[in-house]
Amino acid sequence: MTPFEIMGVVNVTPDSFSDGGTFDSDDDAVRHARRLVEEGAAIVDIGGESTRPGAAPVPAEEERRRVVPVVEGIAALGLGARISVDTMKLEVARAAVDAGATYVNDVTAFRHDTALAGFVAERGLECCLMHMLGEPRTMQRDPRYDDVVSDVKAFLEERLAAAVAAGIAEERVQLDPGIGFGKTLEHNLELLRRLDELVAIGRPIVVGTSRKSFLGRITGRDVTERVHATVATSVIAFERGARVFRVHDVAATADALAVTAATFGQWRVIPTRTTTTKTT
Ligand code: HH2
Repeated sequence: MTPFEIMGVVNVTPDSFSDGGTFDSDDDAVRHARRLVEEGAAIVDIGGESTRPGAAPVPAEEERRRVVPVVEGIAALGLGARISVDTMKLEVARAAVDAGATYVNDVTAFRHDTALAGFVAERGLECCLMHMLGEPRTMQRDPRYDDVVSDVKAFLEERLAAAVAAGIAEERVQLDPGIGFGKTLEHNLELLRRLDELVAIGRPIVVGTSRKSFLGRITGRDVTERVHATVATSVIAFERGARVFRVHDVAATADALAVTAATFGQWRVIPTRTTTTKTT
């Protein structure tokens, strides 16, 4: 594995907290995915259901209708990046995989739909298992832990064991502390500070801080103005041992992590870019 991988976010939802309703059409979403890959994303994560605090669940049929054409469109481009589907539902994952996805990003870590684990095993897919306390509708109401890092670690170890018991090869599993999912500002910062304790589990750690509200609480910035804050957390997380970074702003993250990796002796030559990022 390269020193880091960027998972670029493509939300095809009307209501995601930072990029809901961004795309006018499926083609628009596909074009955005291509741009994220050009900017350095190794994985593109396609989501059709918002999991922001307070979000209402989306019926499987509707989620499938949102996600599948976009996965198909990206697969047809043959970009070389892996396609991830951000879903907790077997039915949606199956349709996305049939359309070209090879990675299942489940924020419930196979607790919502236990059959999803068997499907991932059977099809030899990669997966990300994430920690969440409670459910999106209520998770930010006074979350409490004995010790947030130890609790999240025990949960991830248990879900990894469950995935392996379902037949998923351990090397196909990535783990995610679930920044912002049933966590206070201090819980999020503690998880970033002590991420090395989760790295010790032995699987690649995925971190998703992108534009999240705890960054707004620290900086006072609106959701579209949290790129710099997001980059700071990605650099910190890399230094603590995280390897996969789920972000909306790929170009900024790619440059920051390239410099961080070079500094820590994991230099990787990045080919000369054919695209430029507009700053105006
Ligand atoms: N965060 C979000 C959604 N999916 N998956 C993983 N593995 N890790 C995360 O931190 C994570 C995730 C929430 O962010 P976003 O997709 O931008 O918003 P929304 O859920 O409102 O669509």
